[in-house]
Amino acid sequence: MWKPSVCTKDCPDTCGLLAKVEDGRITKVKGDPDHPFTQGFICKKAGYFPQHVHNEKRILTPLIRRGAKGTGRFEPIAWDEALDQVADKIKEVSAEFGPEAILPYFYAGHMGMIQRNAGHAFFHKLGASRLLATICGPAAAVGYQATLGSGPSTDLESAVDSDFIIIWGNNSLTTNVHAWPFYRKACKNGARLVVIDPYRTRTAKAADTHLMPKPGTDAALALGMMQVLISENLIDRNYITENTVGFDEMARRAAEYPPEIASTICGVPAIDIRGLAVAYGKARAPFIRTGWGPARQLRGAMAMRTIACLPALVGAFKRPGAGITRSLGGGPSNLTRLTRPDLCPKSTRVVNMVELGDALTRLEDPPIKLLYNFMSNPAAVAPQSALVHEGLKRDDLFLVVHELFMTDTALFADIILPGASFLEMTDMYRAYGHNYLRLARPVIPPVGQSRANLAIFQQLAGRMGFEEEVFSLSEEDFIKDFLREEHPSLKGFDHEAFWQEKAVRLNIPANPYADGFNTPSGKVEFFSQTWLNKGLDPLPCGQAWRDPEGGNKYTLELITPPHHLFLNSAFNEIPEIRELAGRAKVLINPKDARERDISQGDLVRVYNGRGECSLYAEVTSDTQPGLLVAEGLHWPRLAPGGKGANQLTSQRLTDQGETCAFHCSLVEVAPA
Ligand SMILES: Nc1nc2c(c(=O)[nH]1)N[C@H]1C(S)=C(S)[C@@H](COP(=O)(O)OP(=O)(O)OC[C@H]3O[C@@H](n4cnc5c(=O)[nH]c(N)nc54)[C@H](O)[C@@H]3O)O[C@H]1N2
Ligand SMILES: Nc1nc2c(c(=O)[nH]1)N[C@H]1C(S)=C(S)[C@@H](COP(=O)(O)OP(=O)(O)OC[C@H]3O[C@@H](n4cnc5c(=O)[nH]c(N)nc54)[C@H](O)[C@@H]3O)O[C@H]1N2
Ligand SMILES: [Mo]
Repeated sequence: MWKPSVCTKDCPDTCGLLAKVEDGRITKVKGDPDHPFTQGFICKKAGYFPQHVHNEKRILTPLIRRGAKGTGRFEPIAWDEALDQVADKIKEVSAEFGPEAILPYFYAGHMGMIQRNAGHAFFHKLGASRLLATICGPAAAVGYQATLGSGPSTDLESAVDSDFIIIWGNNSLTTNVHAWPFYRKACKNGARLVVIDPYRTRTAKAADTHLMPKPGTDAALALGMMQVLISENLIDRNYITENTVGFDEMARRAAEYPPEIASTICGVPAIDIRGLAVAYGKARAPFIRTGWGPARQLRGAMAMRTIACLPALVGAFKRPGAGITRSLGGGPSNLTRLTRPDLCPKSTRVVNMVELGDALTRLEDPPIKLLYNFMSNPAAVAPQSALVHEGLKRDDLFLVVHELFMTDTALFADIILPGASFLEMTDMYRAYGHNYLRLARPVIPPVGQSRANLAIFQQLAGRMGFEEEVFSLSEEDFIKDFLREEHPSLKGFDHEAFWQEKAVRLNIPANPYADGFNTPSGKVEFFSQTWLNKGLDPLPCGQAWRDPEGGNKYTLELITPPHHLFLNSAFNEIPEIRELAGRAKVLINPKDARERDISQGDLVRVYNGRGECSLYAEVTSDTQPGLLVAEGLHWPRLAPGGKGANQLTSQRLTDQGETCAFHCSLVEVAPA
């Protein structure tokens, strides 16, 4: 029997799935052909979901630590005992150090709106430190917001009508593969596809043109384009007059970046910058898909803000098939009945999840004494792993890990609670790559003794004596409540189809910029008074910021973009996928390899002042001189020396959005 579901992974596509159930086991997963955006195909990874659910190594009972921290010696215990212990420890830590000594750590292992947010009410009620969950997207969001306002951007499906597509810092064939058919169709009708990425990704290889800027220099590249567009009069003056503010100031700034100057910063030849600008300016319907890459830089918000200026300059927002995309799937967001922000004592301490290493090793008043980790694997995904591991290893830290697998984080746990998989729970999914909302009910019951997030937090709440209704309502109660909100995106929403588990389109326009912008002026802001008020440069700026800890010692840039076969650190649990993914590699240009006596396949040591890891060298001109690329994330525990690429990344936050600059590290490399 085939049952419908939704892929839970943190990927823009949020696929419609069909899962085949035989004798209570999931034996096959395929794409749901009825999904309007994902259209019946799935990525290679999702085909392995049966091996995720029925994995030999899946944690099926609560476990308690029996050996020294991090040695992986655990014993099964009963649920009641495990929950009692966690509740007792919470009470003990609260009494001795105050509730802010407790920190929840979570991210996007599961993207369902209910389960993902199921812990908030519990931690608010405790008065625990609050987690600022900015590890991924906010720098990009804040950058767009300054120029175009908040909210969803142009629908990816619109790209089908474009004649000129720029994929800017996004490895679409790896991280957003369901947009590809729309790009392909446009290309069949004559569109040109340009990729802007520091290395030759799969997506770059499939493009008509690939420009290779240095990391962190997109604002200079975009300003170079603007200078050409303005000086060659390829701009839409009427559109600019009616729909933008600050054009004159911006034009003066752009004049400082003719392609010859921009080129010295971004490394793209001036002739290519000019060519790109002219093609963009002359296109009938130019479309830009920005990824998150340009924003995972110390000046990432500025980069996104600057790129986001381009469409308005050429009047793209009034033309079908044109526009710019970051995230989609806005719509109703009121989950307060579930998250209960009102329960959180005012002025409760906030801890940025990017700075976990510091939080666990340096924070005082009170120090973190209990970390409750769920839907995240910080020992692998958080920056500056050496500090994170030092913190997780602390004997005086009680670590609760709610997981399906023995991740690097779980290895350090005091208590592990077995999590149910997404195919075993009820949830509602919206996407950040399309505008459909979909319900998924359990395809099979929880495997072993595993439990869903909501159930676990409600059971813990019971032990703490919490009586608010949130601690007894069901998933469906919260979903019904959510769908009752009077929100324009729910206008005409097909509730019947939704409850039949069909993907239902939210009422979000394909071109949300047709009728104005959510900025303070209601217009595109080339000049941002908001940024000026914050003491920031109000105009686009092309000066790049590099890793300041590099000094003169570390001169190679390192980026750590997504791996085709993993999703962040997920899917490492599946042996077949690990086999396909092979060893953890670092791409290095032949010139850099030669200078360091590194040959193809050598085990090398990549290091900087923050840490080091061992990777296998892939000597290739797919990366530029001066740039190392480590696609990730392999589980550190399975890598040589037990160390992953996040040994090298920094906790330093981006210019705006307090995000991690994952692709902004200076390193050196040597034969191991
Ligand atoms: N297979 C797979 N799919 C995934 C993920 C995964 O790990 N694996 N991760 C998921 C998640 S959580 C997210 S947020 C999305 C992210 O999806 P993407 O936006 O595709 O990923 P990024 O890591 O942001 O990097 C995108 C590209 O930007 C490039 N890049 C790095 N620095 C710069 C720069 O300064 N300028 C420019 N122009 N490009 C730069 C990188 O080389 C990379 O190819 O993907 C999701 N999908
Ligand atoms: N170097 C480097 N580091 C990066 C990035 C990068 O590009 N480079 N990308 C960053 C980005 S974009 C992101 S979004 C973060 C992602 O960071 P995380 O969200 O921590 O990513 P995952 O590796 O997917 O870890 C999620 C864990 O949740 C578990 N899980 C899955 N479902 C459930 C569930 O229902 N309940 C519970 N309790 N657990 C569950 C999975 O088994 C998995 O171990 O990583 C960041 N880290
Ligand atoms: Mo992400």
